[in-house]
Amino acid sequence: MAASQKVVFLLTVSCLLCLVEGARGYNFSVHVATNAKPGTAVVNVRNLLEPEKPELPCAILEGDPYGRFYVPTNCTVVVARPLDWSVQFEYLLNIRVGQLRDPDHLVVHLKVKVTHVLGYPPVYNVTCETPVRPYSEEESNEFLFSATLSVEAETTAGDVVFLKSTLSKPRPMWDMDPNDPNAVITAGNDCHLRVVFGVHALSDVAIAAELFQFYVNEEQGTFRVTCHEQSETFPDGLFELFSTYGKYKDRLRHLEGILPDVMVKLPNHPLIVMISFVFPTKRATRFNCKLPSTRDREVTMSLDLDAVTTLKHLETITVDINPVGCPPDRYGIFCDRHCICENGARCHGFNGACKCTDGWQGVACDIPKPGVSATTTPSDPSDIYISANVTIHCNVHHLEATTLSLLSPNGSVTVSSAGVSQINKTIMDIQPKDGVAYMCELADTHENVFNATILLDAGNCSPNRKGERCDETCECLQGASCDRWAGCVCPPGWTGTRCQERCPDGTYGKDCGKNCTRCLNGASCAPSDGTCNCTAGWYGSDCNVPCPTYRYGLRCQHTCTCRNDATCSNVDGSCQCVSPWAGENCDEKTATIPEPLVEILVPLASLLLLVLIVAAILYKKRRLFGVVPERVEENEALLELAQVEADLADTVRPGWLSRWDTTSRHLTLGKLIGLGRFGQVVQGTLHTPGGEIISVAAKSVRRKDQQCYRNFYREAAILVTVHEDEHHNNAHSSIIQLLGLINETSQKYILMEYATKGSLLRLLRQAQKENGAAPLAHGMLYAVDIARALRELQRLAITHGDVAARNVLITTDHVAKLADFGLGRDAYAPVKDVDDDDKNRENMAENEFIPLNWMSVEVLERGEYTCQSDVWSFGVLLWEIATLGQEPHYGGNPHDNPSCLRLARTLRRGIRLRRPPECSGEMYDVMMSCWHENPSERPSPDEVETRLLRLTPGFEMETVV
Ligand code: ACK
Repeated sequence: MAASQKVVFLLTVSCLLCLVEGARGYNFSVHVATNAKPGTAVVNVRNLLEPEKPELPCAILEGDPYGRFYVPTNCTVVVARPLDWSVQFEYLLNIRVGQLRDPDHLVVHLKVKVTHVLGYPPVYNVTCETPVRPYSEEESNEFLFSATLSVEAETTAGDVVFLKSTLSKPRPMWDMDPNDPNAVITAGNDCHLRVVFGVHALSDVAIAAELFQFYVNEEQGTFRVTCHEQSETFPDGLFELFSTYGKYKDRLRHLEGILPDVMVKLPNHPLIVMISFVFPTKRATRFNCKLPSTRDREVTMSLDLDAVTTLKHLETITVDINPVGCPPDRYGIFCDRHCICENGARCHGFNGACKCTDGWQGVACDIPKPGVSATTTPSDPSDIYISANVTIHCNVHHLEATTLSLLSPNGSVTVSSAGVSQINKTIMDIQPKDGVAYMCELADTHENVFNATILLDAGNCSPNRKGERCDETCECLQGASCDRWAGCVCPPGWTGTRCQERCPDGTYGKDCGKNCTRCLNGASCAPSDGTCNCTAGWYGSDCNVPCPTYRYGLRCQHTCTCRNDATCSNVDGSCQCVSPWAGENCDEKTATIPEPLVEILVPLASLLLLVLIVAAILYKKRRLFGVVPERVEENEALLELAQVEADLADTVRPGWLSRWDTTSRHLTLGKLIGLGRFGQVVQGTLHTPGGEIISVAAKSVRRKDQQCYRNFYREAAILVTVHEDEHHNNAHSSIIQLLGLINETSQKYILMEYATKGSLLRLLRQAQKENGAAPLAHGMLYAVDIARALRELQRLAITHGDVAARNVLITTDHVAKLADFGLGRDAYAPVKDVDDDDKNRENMAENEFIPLNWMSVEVLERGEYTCQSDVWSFGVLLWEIATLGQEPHYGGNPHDNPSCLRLARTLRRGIRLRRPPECSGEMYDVMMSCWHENPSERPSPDEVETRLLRLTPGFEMETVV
């Protein structure tokens, strides 16, 4: 309302400037935009004349034969029907002011100039004409098109996932509030669709921010994914992410160049997405998208509405777009806009442009177009074929005819009598020679002559017929069409005279004309569009990516069963064992050397040693000359050891690795008890030099890659550092005891004391099962033990990085000991009854996770691990004890794995784990103090220990005894 008043005001001002007093009345001139909506006020005629004629009624006398304007009682000229600059750009309205019977009435001559607006009226572009969807009772969930997103990706758990999701239209997500728009959509006359929207939901902002941060192309200032269509009929589609912050804001100017409305409509969004592509309308079209090539980044992506999957690497992204169309009277990508087309005109589903029937014109096809038209029945040229009967129609539109005639190509003329507005002439058994022009001619009562021509091309045979005389049949299969000369015109992927055969191997597409060279590793090519069907062990759009470690087979859906560092074939899962292991799964040990033989072999071994020393010297020399060592991964990790030593320089003493060296001959391995991302733990027995046999837990690398080795050596170095410290006392320490290291080429183990009661997490969950909510016996004492372990680490300036109940082990004497000093983010899971149930082990990879919910806010945001961040995790450990081993989570779906940034934001908002029902206020206070946002405000391990001791009656006495 306010807007239209403004229009009136502005136009009024412009009118007063062009007031000219004429001989019989007043002349005024106004402008109105061609896209002014019906109901728009143009000018108030009474106001123009004020103060002379205040209360007089007004009426349009002439100048508007097609009713584009009307004048209500207040004398305002209002747009009544859509204007169209291209049809009429000026109206000369004569408006009477005053009663007809009043001899003093005035006539105002109002010139209304229609001004052109760029891009209006919309053009009916047949290249992107969409199908018309039939009406249905229920509101359809489809857009004007259906879009299906398919993703092949490797998850952080090492699985390959093939995800498919069809974009649908759930309300209210796509509701467009005109006052608060979430999106700017333009459907250009060039069939280009652009949808720009501000990222709205908080969770989406977090994901988009992560994508932007990791993948932003600094040169372009945006994160951009281009999607290529294989036949190259369509230009590349684009998915682009813009930031409204900092230096990236400049990039928005480029966006405003394309969509000027953007910053007006979406000013408050930190991130703006633009999806743009040329609309494919005839058939389903596939776009293959490419992520910008950068480093491998872990990105949390919400691929469907219910689940959040953490993906490590996106291999392929394809988008299939299939035109669906809107119901007949709707248009737009949401099919939510009403068509204005009249008089049988067809409405363009894409931009609402009207395709007028004969005799009509204007943006809504509601302005008569006087003249004559020539049409046929049947109307579709493909239905006009040799020997068919065709009727030609001449029709007069909005005129009075004096003569109407039809001129045939053979010179014959059919003439109607005066006043008749139609001629229909049927031609029987039409032959190819009839493929010429017929003309309708009209002379009207003003002696104007109009004509229209139609070409009849009867070059085709009737359906399913072909040949010179149309006497052969086609009998095409696969819905192929039958051409008079070419016979069956097969769809892509098919060949043969009747399209009865698939394209031969190695070819695909229309007429099998394309070669399938892209698909690798024995993959075949889909005959229709060349999509690669990968063989077992491979994935990716070209089938060039092998399944990740521990996965094999078709679509990488099988889990490897190889043990003991064996290499698993990505194709068939067969295991390549390392010595001394053998068997299908490399879990059978080859025969050990009998004792007497050892004695015989000792001199031989010395000889061998000598050879090895010489070899080592030669090897070192070769390295000097730049020969690449064979075991690259291990060697690189060993080089990093120097760094580990440097990091721990204050505490670790050179030569630490060899000081703890134990030979594998003294170790007998038992069953597998734990699997992590980087390592695995096996129970075993160690024969000490003193003749003692002790139970050990032997930890080795899970794979022979750099990350596993780094993890392994870091843990070894830390344990050595702890154990070589002069204040360390195994008898009183709460850190798992190191018993030795095996550092041989084929076998590497960290040997630790075997904690008979297993992990604290297991004990907690077992207690919960057996005794319900009753607190765990010794629970508080275990907490005190771990606070002491943290104290010890603090003294040595070592951070643990993953203090959690799963990493605390309980000894026979009920002492809790902190274990797992790897990279801090390796989560171990127990393996139950390994020998009985192989499936358990297969599932291990799926159970692995990044323990975000134990991490402090600064770790989540910046990866800043400190003694204080360990204290935060310790607070979570206290919570685990109080809840008897529940999984900590901060609201929402407990199975959702939030992203780092999202979780950090939750924590910054002050949200913390809730107080467990059985937990005392004082105990919860301790936890909350550990979760102080500011690390320096968290208690030291020493303070935590003291506070816990105060909450544990009788504890001090017990420890003194
Ligand atoms: O609860 P559990 O039986 O005890 O299952 C876990 C699993 O490995 C993953 O950490 C077990 N585990 C790890 N190290 C040791 C160890 N030194 N002594 C006994 N069990 C261990 C742990």
